[in-house]
Amino acid sequence: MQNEEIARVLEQVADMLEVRGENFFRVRAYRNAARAVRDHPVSVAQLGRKALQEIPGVGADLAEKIVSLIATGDFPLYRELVAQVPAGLLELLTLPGLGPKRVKLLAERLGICDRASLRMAIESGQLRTVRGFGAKIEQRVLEALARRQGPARMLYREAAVLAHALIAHLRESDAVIEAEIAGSFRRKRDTVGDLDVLVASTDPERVAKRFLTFGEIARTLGSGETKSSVMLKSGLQVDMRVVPPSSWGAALVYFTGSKAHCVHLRRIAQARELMLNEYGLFREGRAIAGEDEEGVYRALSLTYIPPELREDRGEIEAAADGRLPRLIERRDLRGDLHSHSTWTDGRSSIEEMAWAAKRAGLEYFALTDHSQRLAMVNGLNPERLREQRREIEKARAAVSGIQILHGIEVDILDDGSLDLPDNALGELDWVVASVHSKLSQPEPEMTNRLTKAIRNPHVDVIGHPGGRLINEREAINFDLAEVIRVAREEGCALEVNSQPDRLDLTDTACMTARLAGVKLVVSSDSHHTSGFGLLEFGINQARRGWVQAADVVNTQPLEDLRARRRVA
Ligand code: DGT
Ligand code: CA
Ligand code: CA
Ligand code: ZN
Repeated sequence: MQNEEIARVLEQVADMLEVRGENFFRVRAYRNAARAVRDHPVSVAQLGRKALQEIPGVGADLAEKIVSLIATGDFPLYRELVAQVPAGLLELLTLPGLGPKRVKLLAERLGICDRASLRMAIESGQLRTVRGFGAKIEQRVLEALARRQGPARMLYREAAVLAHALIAHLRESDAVIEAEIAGSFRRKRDTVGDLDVLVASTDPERVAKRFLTFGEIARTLGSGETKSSVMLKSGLQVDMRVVPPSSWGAALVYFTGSKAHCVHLRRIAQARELMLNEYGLFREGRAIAGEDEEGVYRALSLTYIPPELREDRGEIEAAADGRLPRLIERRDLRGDLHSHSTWTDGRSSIEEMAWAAKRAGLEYFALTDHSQRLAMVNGLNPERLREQRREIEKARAAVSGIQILHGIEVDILDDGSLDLPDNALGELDWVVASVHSKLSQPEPEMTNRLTKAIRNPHVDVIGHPGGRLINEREAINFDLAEVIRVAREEGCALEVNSQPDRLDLTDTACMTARLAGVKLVVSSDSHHTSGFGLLEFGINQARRGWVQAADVVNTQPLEDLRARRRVA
């Protein structure tokens, strides 16, 4: 069992307990444990009860349940809850404005148990007869119901766990010469619709057999000579193709896509009286390339195009002129400029974070806990900020080989002013300013709010500028071009947040910012020592946005970073 699956069950338990009206602390214990398991660097399934108990947030009781879950697939409380709480009801929790209390109320008052009965209650005007439900909520819920008709796309990071396990499974067979995941996964999109596995082999039958024994498969959708499709337990579909080794490169180009990129390549081939398909590049029926990808691009007079760029956004023209960018890589990052500790909603101490940042190979990192407005997470006021400084000094003394910046993630208030006075911000080494409230503001207000924050010279970077949570919450409404224009004018950076459900700025927004000459920061927004590992995902989006190391502030040595701040 993967950590991700275990975490999902624990989260489900928390949801079900909450809908049943259980005590807040009990619910939170399951949520914390879910996060801890998901973030745990090694496979929890391999740990004994003792080691499990040592994971922060997992005590003796939860360790026992997890052991049972790994061994038998469930535990008594989970069975009991699944029997009691309708699955359709849990789905409603993901809709805007519907927390567990309200879902419980709707179930009791109107017998609402799923999306269909909720929609009916709105359409018949029954919903607004319940206290606390008005036209506004109705509107938002209806919009969300309409949006989520199609199956949700899976987060890249969740798909990656399954993808790596599947590739390892396939490579164990000696019938498999090469195996890769192609499609949107290889292009590192933020989410994937399905996984497209490509295998090179001279024995497709044995490859298919091996594929169908992958432990995560829920059911087989179809299996032929060179093509098989399955549905995984997690709801992700996987399509596998087997090609002969001589076609490996051509097939990899074809199935990596994107479709638009491949259509453009075929046009170039046709103009040279060549034919390009998944089997190779042919002149008058004779293959002139196809064994490897580089060869296919070379035969079309193109330099090799990294998969992240294959969206037909100008990469083919650039490859023809030999002016593709050298894309940023994880190892270009010298520092991380957004992280949290137990002082607010993080789960590791400052010193633990410092050790972890050092282990992650960073030269420096900024601790940027939340500001006072976020009372729920114990946000910092000027006085606690000064206390925190003393603890940071202690951590500096205790951990050598990593520089700790004392920063803040200051809330941008509804009118664009900041949640801490300038004199408090002036004492800090790094200031991230983020919107966390009133996310539904209309576009002109939100644009003003962001540009006003950018104009405060204490602000070094705007955190997660788009405010989206993938599959949960739409982005906020603002005029990106205007925000970019002001950021450029003021010399304020924009963040590429690496949290797998944020990835914000998005790939295309990175591209726009970069073209306008705005500097970016790729940061982890770590809430735990394991969080620095997420930087990889932010780098993926930056690469998709054509970003180079020089566009990103935290590729610079710390002295240069300090020198470019707007306030000394
Ligand atoms: P996804 O799965 O929605 O995240 O996106 P993709 O890009 O993985 O799309 P998918 O799974 O439908 O197809 C995988 C690749 O196969 C796609 O990137 C290009 C190739 N492909 C699929 N259908 C066609 C097609 O009709 N024509 C061409 N040229 N290529 C196709
Ligand atoms: Ca796909
Ligand atoms: Ca597919
Ligand atoms: Zn934030």
